[in-house]
Amino acid sequence: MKSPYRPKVDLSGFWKFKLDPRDEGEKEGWFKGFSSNDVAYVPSSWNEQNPLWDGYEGVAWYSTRFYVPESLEGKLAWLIFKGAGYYTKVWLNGVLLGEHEGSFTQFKLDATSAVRFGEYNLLVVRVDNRVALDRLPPGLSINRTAFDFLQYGGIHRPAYLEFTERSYIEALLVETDHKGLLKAEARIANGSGLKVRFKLLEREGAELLLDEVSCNGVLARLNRRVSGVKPWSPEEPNLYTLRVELLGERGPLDIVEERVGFRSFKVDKGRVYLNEKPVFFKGFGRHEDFPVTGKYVPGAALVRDFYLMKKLGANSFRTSHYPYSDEHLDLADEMGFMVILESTVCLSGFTGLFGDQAKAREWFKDPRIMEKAKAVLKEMIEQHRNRPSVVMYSVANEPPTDWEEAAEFVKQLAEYAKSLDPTRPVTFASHRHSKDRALGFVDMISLNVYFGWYSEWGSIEEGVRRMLEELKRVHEMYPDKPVLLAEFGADAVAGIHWDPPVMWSEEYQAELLRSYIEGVRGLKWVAGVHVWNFADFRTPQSPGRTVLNRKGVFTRDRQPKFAAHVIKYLFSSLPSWARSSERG
Ligand code: GCB
Repeated sequence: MKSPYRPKVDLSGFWKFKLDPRDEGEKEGWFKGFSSNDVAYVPSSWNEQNPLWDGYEGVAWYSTRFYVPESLEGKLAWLIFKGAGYYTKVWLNGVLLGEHEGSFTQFKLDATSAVRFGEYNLLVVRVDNRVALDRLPPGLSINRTAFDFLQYGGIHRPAYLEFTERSYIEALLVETDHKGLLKAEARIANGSGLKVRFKLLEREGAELLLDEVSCNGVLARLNRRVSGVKPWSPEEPNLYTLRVELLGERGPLDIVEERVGFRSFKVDKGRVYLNEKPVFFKGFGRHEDFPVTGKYVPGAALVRDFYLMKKLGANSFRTSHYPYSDEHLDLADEMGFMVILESTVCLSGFTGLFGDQAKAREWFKDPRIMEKAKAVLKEMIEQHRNRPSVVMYSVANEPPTDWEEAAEFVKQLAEYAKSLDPTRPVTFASHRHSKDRALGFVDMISLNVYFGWYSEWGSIEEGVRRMLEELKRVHEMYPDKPVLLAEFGADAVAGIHWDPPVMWSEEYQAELLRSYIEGVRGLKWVAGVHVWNFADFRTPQSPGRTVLNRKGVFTRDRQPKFAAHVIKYLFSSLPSWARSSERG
């Protein structure tokens, strides 16, 4: 939900910055203001802005001053962080406004009583990026994590102040189908007796629908079938704007907008359907990772990424392993990508963090962990559920679901996702394959497979044989569920060439990807192929990584490796819309 109408104060820029390795700032009252000659840019992670901060794990403080015009006095003031963390605490003019856990979902704090109108205001933010077993995703320290990406720290995404009247639109929920169904529900704060106007606009602004309803105190609803709208699909990502106006006696009190795409999506009898046609996912697992800006991928870089994905013939990606930024997902809506939206329960190396495996099993039974996993899932779904691009939710990546405790955990998360949004199918990415006890709880099976890389070293042929064997085993166990190859790949350091293809060379990566894709071509229960990864990205330091995970088909600065050309050829030879005559 966006509101071009509401007055805003953008907080992007150079903030004062200070590391607090002994975590003494709060006791010493830094929230009232602190002195430092260091600066950090917001939005961005702090890590690569100064080599001294690169691997820093701990607490850091940010502060900035901003001016709020007197003309805004009397309005409610909201402070919005699109993503900061891992753990963020915020003070305005010395008053604690609130705190938030998790880097990848937005949070909104009521700043009304702390803000000073017609004056400068001091905003102080404490960010703690420590890795811990009770944080999501979990780990022991920055280089001992269950997850294979760097734990950046900072105010990674934009922050701003926004002002509303006392009566305002709190939330907007939209549901569509490809035949023009438009259901909307606006939640209004202090709305009794007010009227709400819904308008559907074409891209160029022409009005297609106008409806005025009374708010029942809290909610205002629209339920219509709009004729003549064009469906949303990767080939034709037709978008419309739903504008919602809260009407006062002397004009609008609030206006919000949502971009709407008319589309249907379902998983049924072993197939995935977009707008009632069986669809085949071609794409990538991605990351939000970019030189210098860290977890913030600047708009221009995102645009390049999307054109590169289009050029290669991709139609989809997974937000491995956390919900991505609004800009990222706005582009997916706009440019026509089907998105599997993944939450932050990334547990790839989880069991390795524990000497005592009984302790690892207990983790899944800890109600505080479940509470956190549900909280982030809820925030993710609430923030992105109106997007046409988001077709499915992934509740976890690589949980040890050969364990009953972990399977039960995933089951509960899958059920919770469905209870929040019954319109979207649910999956999770499994590395336990045929030993996985949770595959039956989700609509589509997603498998991460690295035969020929983490096992069968140096033998692509043997790797592909094992991959197909395992895939078929899973299919026989769950013949009614489609299977996505959610991750497969090999590291290649750009510039290493070798004949014959050997590990780490560009040739080995390209040949492994080719052999996997050729291997599953035409298996009609295979719902798609997502190459791991779109681009190289930073990881914890370990003997298995050369600063970056090199499984990108693009380098970290988005130049192609040999594999990119091969993928372009392969994706163009695969159908986007599956045919029914394929082998079974
Ligand atoms: C996986 C993980 C992913 C890693 C990848 C790898 O299975 O899901 O986060 O980066 O393998 O390259 O090892």
